[in-house]
Amino acid sequence: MSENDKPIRRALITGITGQDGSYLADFLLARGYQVHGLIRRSSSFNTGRLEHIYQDPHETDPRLRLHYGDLTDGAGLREIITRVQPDEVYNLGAQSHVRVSFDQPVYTTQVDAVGAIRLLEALRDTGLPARFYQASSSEMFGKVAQTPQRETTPFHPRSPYGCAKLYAYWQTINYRESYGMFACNGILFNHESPRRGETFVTRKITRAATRIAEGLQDTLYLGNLDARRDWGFAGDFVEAMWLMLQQDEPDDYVVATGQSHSVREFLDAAFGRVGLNWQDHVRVDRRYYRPAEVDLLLGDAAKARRKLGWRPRVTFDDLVNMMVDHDWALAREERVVRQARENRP
Ligand code: NAP
Ligand code: F7E
Repeated sequence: MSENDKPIRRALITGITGQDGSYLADFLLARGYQVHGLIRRSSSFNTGRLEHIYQDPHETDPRLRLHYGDLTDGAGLREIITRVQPDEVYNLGAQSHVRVSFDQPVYTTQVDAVGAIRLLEALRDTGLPARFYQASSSEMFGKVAQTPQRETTPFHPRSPYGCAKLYAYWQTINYRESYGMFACNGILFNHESPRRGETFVTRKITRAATRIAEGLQDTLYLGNLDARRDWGFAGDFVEAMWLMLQQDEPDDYVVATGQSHSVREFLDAAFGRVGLNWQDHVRVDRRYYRPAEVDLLLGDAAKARRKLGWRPRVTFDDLVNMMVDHDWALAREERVVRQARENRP
């Protein structure tokens, strides 16, 4: 069979409108997949991160198709899977904010924990031999039992989010062991990008540093500056998700850079890029503290390197510069618009 005669592979992504979903859609489309995404009905547009694919409605890439659905609606998930007949399912949809999970613990559990089993059940019900990826998280290590953290490190989640993700992690393994499903967990450490949500600490910092540089704000309020994270680039990490589903056997993998930095170090790098001293602008606000904190995350991705041949390409400094440069362009545009408005007679 020639390359052209090969059937087009179909992927279904929950959370396609999020940071990772949009990078994964780019990645899979570039590899010739037909990509189907689950989107939630919203009163305003929530497809901004897909706009570069979706720019002109008349030129919409027919290989990208969006379906209304929600991880809280099992019947809807089953209907979409039956209609799409995916070869690969990536479960990236989640209430993904750790601090918010303390305010909405039951909802977070409904989406992140029960949502995953709804999707696994829908898949099992249809009997399709689709491969399944679960977006597991380094937050499951929480109060870490060893450093660096690897696949064998015991879990100790420290938030409703971490607990919900741990439930989904074990159900993914349970469905693999009970029903022989090709189901994998990617235990991903923090990964960021210019498409990162603006309330996560990295993007909050790069947005503020650049807006301060452009005279649009003066102060940035943050919580715990001592927390340390293993921050990588989302564009690198989605490749690892795909690689997991291309193996002969399903398995679970840590995906991380192997380097840890504090929030202070991120501040140094981001404010340094725009020629400012963060100490002049940052105030600590205890409202941003969490009832329980994850102090240190540092991943050992040796298994992913060895078995998947995966390696991160973007370094910490490259990542900070990429995010700052993107946000600086946004801040300049905002300043120009604001000045034009102020100068209007
Ligand atoms: P994100 O930007 O917050 O995106 C979350 C996605 O989930 C969005 O598309 C969101 O839709 C969707 N979603 C939320 N509630 C839903 C529901 N009830 N039903 C269906 N979809 C729903 O998150 P991300 O950073 O891309 O992360 C992707 C996944 O990896 C998440 O599961 C996250 O928990 C996990 N993870 C992330 C990291 C990280 O550092 N980024 C690390 C480890 C694991 P809307 O656009 O409509 O809100
Ligand atoms: O916080 C501290 C905060 O919200 C990082 C999610 O993608 O990665 C992410 O979870 C650290 C924490 O990410 C502020 O206390 C200080 O120690 O950017 P974050 P996270 O909690 O690590 C994991 C792997 C996921 O799976 C999650 O989905 O920064 N911090 N001041 C702050 N954090 C925020 N958000 N805002 C602050 O003002």
